[in-house]
Amino acid sequence: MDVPQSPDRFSLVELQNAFRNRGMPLEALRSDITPTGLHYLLVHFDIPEVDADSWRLRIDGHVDTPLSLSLADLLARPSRSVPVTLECAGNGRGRMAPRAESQPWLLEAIGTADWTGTPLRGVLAEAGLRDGAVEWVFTGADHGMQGGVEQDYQRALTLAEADGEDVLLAYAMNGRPLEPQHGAPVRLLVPGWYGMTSVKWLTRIEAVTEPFGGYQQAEAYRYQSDPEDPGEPVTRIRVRALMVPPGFPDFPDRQRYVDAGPVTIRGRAWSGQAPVVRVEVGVDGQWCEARLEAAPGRYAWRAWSGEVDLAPGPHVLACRATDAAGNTQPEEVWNVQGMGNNAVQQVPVLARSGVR
Ligand SMILES: Nc1nc2c(c(=O)[nH]1)N[C@H]1C(S)=C(S)[C@@H](COP(=O)(O)O)O[C@H]1N2
Ligand SMILES: [Mo]
Repeated sequence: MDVPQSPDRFSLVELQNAFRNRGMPLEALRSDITPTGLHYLLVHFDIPEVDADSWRLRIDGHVDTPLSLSLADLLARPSRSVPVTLECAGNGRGRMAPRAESQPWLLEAIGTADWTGTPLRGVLAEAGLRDGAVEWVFTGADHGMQGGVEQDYQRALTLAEADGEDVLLAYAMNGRPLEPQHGAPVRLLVPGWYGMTSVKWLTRIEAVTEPFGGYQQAEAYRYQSDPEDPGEPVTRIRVRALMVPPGFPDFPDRQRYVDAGPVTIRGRAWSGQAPVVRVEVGVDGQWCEARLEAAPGRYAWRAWSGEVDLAPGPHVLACRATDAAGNTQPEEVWNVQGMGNNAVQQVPVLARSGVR
């Protein structure tokens, strides 16, 4: 499992995972809200069997009043809908060399859905924390083995992180009940954070008095410079812009063709750290400013477009976003687990004159 794979040949493990976990075809960057069937998907183990009628969410541990809530109980509580861009922390992993043998995303582990649920903070307040609690641990109904550790899928948030007004116990996606693969009947949804935080098939929320040391928190999702480095935890989504693939593609090699002359490049940009304030469009290493449109919400990507003029011949198009905290996209990212690779997207195209 730790053997770095060949940079140009995916392994059987990677192919198995790639077929289970779809990406968002990048042409879906045309719309603010990603249709559910085009949203990316990541499932570590198997989609668990959960019966919505008998399902209960337990809130217990270091609380005053342990709760056990049904779906009907959650539906009866105040509801809130928020458009949220979710991105897998492993997005871009397949472009790292050497790369971790895991889900081999290129750039498509993204999507923006309109999520509806009840604010987590209201439910947690009802349970009431006892003195000494430091974190909430969220457990999913799925079970498996990762890194030699048998586990339920679990992640934790500090009390402050869990208290955000838009952190939801989500039961609907794009106006419909959650589909099984997206965490039905209820998942956690933590806007601005990489996807691993948004625990699907949620069954339990436990208040704990020590920082949580479970596998998905302490071992996985770390920015490590070498395997011995404990690394820094992966948290919020790094700034990134992606473009709608310009022109048209070849099948199967995906080489893209555009007409020479003026071409409008458009796409979307997001950051979980601060609002996106700038996008640049690049042609063969020369950058110009793109126009930005309003984002559909505080945690959702924002549309941009830029004009370029292409002489006939091959070109490399690129886009680069910057957020209000001054974060911008680097040329290259590498770490052991293949996390947070927000390197500038580069799209080779062939511009043709006098065709069509
Ligand atoms: N219970 C559980 N929750 C989970 C996962 C999982 O495997 N099990 N995968 C996480 C990861 S890594 C990501 S990126 C998101 C993906 O959410 P989506 O499949 O709805 O796009 O779910 C997260 N929540
Ligand atoms: Mo992920």
